[in-house]
This record gives sequence, C-alpha cells and structure tokens, in this order.
Amino acid sequence: MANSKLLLAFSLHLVLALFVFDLANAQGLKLEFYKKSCPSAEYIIKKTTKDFISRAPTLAAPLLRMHFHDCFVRGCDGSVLLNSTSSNQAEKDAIPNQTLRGYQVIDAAKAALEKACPGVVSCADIVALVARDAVLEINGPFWSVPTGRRDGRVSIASEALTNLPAPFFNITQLIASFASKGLSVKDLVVLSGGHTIGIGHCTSFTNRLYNFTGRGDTDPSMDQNYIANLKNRCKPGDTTTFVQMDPGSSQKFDSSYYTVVGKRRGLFQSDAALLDDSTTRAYVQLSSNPSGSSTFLNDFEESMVKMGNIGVLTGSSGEIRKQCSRIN
Ligand code: HEM
Ligand SMILES: *[C@@H]1O[C@H](CO)[C@@H](O)[C@H](O)[C@H]1NC(C)=O
Ligand SMILES: *[C@@H]1O[C@H](CO)[C@@H](O)[C@H](O)[C@H]1NC(C)=O
Ligand SMILES: *[C@@H]1O[C@H](CO)[C@@H](O)[C@H](O)[C@H]1NC(C)=O
Ligand SMILES: CC(=O)N[C@H]1CO[C@H](CO)[C@@H](O)[C@@H]1O
Repeated sequence: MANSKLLLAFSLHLVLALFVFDLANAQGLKLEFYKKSCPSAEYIIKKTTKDFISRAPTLAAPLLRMHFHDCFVRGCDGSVLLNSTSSNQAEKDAIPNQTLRGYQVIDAAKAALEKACPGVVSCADIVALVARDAVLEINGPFWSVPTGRRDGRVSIASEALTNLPAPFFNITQLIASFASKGLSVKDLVVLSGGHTIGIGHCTSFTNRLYNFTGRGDTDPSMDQNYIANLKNRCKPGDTTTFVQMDPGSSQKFDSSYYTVVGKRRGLFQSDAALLDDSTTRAYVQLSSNPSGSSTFLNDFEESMVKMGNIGVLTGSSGEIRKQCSRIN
C-alpha cells in the first residue's frame, strides 16, 4: 500500500516535472533566467561592457551588429563567436563578418562569469546582453532582454552569406530576408535604425560611386552632392577607409538616421531602399520629422526583443560553452 502510494506520488511528481519542463520550453526565454543559478550574471556583463565602452565608445556599434549577425544565422545561438577549425570555416571568417569587432568584450564577460558561476551562462545570452548594455552605455535606449538561450555547436561561413542581408539588397530582398526570420516590414525599417551609430567601409558602398551599372555611372538614388563628397574619401579599391553612417551623430543613438535616409544620403543601397516601399517610406518620413513625434526608440526596443528570439535554443538543446570561441 505504502509502496503504491509512493509510486503514485513519484509518478505525479514526474508528470509535474515534465509539464513544468515543457512549459519552460514552450515559453522559450524569460526575464532573469539566471536569478537563482547566477544572480550576479547580468551585473557582471553590464560592468564588463561598461569598462570597455567607457574606454572605446566606438565599440558599441559593432557589438550591436554582432547580435544581429548572430541571430540571423542559425538563430541567436552564439554561432557568430566560434572560431574556424582545420576542417570547418566558421561564420566569423565569412565576408560579412570581416569587419565585426568586440569579441574581446564577450570573452572578458565570459571569463568573469566562469569564475562566478562556471558552466551556467551561455555565450548567446552574453551577446544579447552586451549588445543592450553597449547601446545603453552610449545613452541609447534600454530594452529588457529575456534570457535562457543556449549555445549552438555549428557555425558555417557560407550560411552567413546566405542568411545575412547584403548592403546592395533592394527593398524586395530586404523584406524577404527579414520575413524569413519572422520579422515584419516594420521591424526592417526600425532595426535598420541601428545604423544611427557606427561606420561603413568604402567597400560596402563604392559600387554606388563608380560604375554603378557598368556605364561609368553613379547610383541615381543617392544625392549627387553626397556622391561627390564620398568619392573624395573613397577611391576605387580602397579597403581600409570608413565613413560614419549618420555623419556627425554616429555615436549618438537617435532618430537622425532617418533624416539622413530621407535626404537620400543613406550610405548603403539597403538604407536607400527604405524609400521604395510605402510602409518603410512613411516610417522614414515620420521619424525624420523634427517635431520630435518619432516613436523610434520605443519601436527599437520592441524589435530588438523580437530579433533576440530568432531560432533560440532552450531547455536541453545545444550546450553552455566554456569558451565562447569553441564548442565544448
Ligand atoms: C537591413 C539590413 C542590413 C544591412 C544590409 C546591413 C549592412 C551593414 C553593413 C554593410 C555595414 C558596414 C560594415 C562595414 O563596412 O564595416 C553595417 C554596419 C552596421 N550595422 Fe547593419 N545592416 C543591416 C541591418 C542591421 C541591423 C538590424 C542592425 C542592428 C540592429 C545593424 C547594425 C549595424 C551597426 C551598429 C553597424 C556599424 C558597425 C561598426 O561601426 O563597426 N545593421 N551594416
Ligand atoms: C530586387 O532584386 C531582385 C534580385 O536581383 C530582382 O529580381 C527584383 O526585380 C528586384 N526588385 C526591385 C523592386 O528592384
Ligand atoms: C565599368 O564596368 C564595365 C562593365 O563591367 C567595364 O567594361 C568597364 O571597364 C568598367 N569601367 C571602369 C572605369 O571600371
Ligand atoms: C579563437 O581565435 C582567436 C583569434 O584568432 C584566438 O585569440 C582565440 O584564442 C581562439 N580561441 C580558442 C578557444 O582557441
Ligand atoms: C574578426 C574576425 O574573425 N575576422 C576574420 C574575418 O574573416 C577573415 C577571413 O575571411 C579573417 O582573416 C578575419 O580574421
């Protein structure tokens, strides 16, 4: 009798445990996932990010971009951080990643976390939190980052090329790229606003300045005065020079990116393309309105949380890496 009661209690327990486990899986990420398992996790990440950004504020932009590149390739699983091996070329070594920077911030945060609570905090969550904290550190918007991502074990260079939107994409291609990640046209125009900070290398846009269609021409969708200005700075074949995407305000997280795009001075074709769809164009116009009615900062917070949910690994999928640049 006692035995069967025990058995019943045990199976109830098991059913309950399975149910709770399922629920956690279904819900995916949650706020303060590490509250019990590593209470200082978010503080350690914030402090590390602050230490770096206060010394090198221009690192905020590539750290935000890193989160985007992580999420668009295999979901937000830290795959962007893995090193290539003798038998595999990783995302890190794909062309779009050649200008990513800030891996040292991720590695420093991970080292501190491994001291405080070994094997608990994923590299994918570190990337998501560092991106948020870096933007906040330059007085940008704050968004709550649900956590509980786990780290992937696969990173393939060619997947970065096929999953990341290219700077020469037109509006149809951009919308399709974002839709394939579950993101809307609004998310596209809002998240493109990330280009309010940071720089672009000449190589990402010189096609617009020289021989655009093979007739020695320039991109007609760019302000011709700005073309002349950029030609002075970027000679054909220049691979090292870079320019601010939101000139004069490239360290300030504000809505002036949309003013730039509205003036047909968006640096990439993908920025200019936001004027080619009625929804995105209306958003650009609304957000560049000097009356200050822009909802950009709030919208950005919302879209970042959506982006941070793309294809996450939770529950017992993936692993918690010990070092962010290689699988366990
Ligand atoms: C819509 C499609 C997008 C395209 C085609 C695109 C393309 C690019 C390119 C080509 C660069 C310049 C890289 C270089 O030449 O060094 C860049 C920089 C940057 N992107 Fe995007 N991007 C897109 C969306 C995003 C999103 C969604 C975010 C984040 C929310 C983002 C954040 C950034 C930041 C912050 C930089 C500056 C990086 C630095 O200063 O080093 N981009 N992007
Ligand atoms: C966008 O690019 C694709 C692929 O090159 C092309 O098929 C399509 O016609 C273009 N769409 C627009 C609106 O330019
Ligand atoms: C422009 O592109 C065309 C077609 O690809 C090529 O034949 C020509 O040599 C290029 N001109 C210059 C100045 O690079
Ligand atoms: C990954 O590559 C970087 C740069 O080459 C190197 O500093 C780091 O030690 C590598 N990580 C591992 C775990 O080998
Ligand atoms: C930061 C980083 O890992 N950059 C790499 C990008 O890819 C090139 C090769 O394609 C490497 O040389 C860079 O080190």
